[in-house]
Amino acid sequence: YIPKENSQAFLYLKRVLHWQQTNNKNTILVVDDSSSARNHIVELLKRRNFNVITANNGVQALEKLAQHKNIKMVITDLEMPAMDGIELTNEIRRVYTREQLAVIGISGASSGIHSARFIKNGADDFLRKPFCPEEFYCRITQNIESLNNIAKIQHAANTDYLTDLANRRAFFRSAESRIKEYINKKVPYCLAMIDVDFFKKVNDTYGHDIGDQVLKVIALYMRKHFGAGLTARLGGEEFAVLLHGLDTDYLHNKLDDFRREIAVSAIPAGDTSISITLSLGVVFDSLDEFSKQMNEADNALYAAKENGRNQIVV
Ligand code: GH3
Ligand code: MG
Ligand code: MG
Ligand code: MG
Ligand code: MG
Repeated sequence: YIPKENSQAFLYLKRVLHWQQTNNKNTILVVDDSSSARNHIVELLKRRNFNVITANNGVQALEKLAQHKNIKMVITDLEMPAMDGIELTNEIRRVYTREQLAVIGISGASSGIHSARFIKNGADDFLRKPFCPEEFYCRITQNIESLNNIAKIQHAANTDYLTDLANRRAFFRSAESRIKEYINKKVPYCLAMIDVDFFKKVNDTYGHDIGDQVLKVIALYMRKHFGAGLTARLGGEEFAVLLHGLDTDYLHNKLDDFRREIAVSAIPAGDTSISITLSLGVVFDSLDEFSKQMNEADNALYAAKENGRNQIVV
């Protein structure tokens, strides 16, 4: 049966074909105490190129989940020794949100109450055994697609569109928890605010597009110098980085290497090239709460501007 072009069924087939080529990153954990039931599901999934891992019961499933970080979906039977599918779903939801991992319950028991129990305990979907492959694939595809869409939305919400660095929201969210960790583990770190000097003049002289180009180049240099750190564009021509490392000297040198390389670089702009400089305000190993640290870095940045720009003030 060949569906009519652009019909829903046709578009679905197209999606499935696309999937077969692209879903090798999606690993699925199949949990069932019956080896024949397990093998049947594994066989169906392998036909669509999924990576598959198996477990005999809930306890084993939790172990495998802890071992394999790339599992996107768990398909679990209901009745199993040691830990059944409902308990497993419950345990999974204590650790993984629906945005991270999909759970599909399966049961041969005819009572409709099992699907409700699965869903109430955190499963995303339910299949009754025996199922036809068509329904099986529809449910798997639908659930993985919805996970992928969430991932896309999250990426868009956390990324600066122009530079592809973390945006303000993502920086505030991640930096705060990272700093807590550095303080707990007594890891030396610094928080730096970075602002382009006289950027308005770049726009006024060369136009907004060239201005954008300069911001992109700065982001590239940030990636180059601070690969291991958390880098972000906070807005406009203002950036931030959270770095950890050996000690204050090491961190200060890293920031200054970056500042100097930007200052001596000729950034290509149409027929000519532009030189720019940066001012940085930095806080080292502060025990203050995050928003206060940001204020302190901002004050230091202001001092760097007052003091003549193209420099770091601590
Ligand atoms: P200072 O050394 O005091 O920081 O001077 P400045 O000119 O860099 O600072 P000011 O705050 O006066 O100007 C910042 C300029 O950045 C103004 C704004 O038009 C420009 N800007 C903000 N966001 C963008 C952007 O996304 N693209 C471009 N091209 N320009 C931007
Ligand atoms: Mg069973
Ligand atoms: Mg300004
Ligand atoms: Mg500026
Ligand atoms: Mg500014």
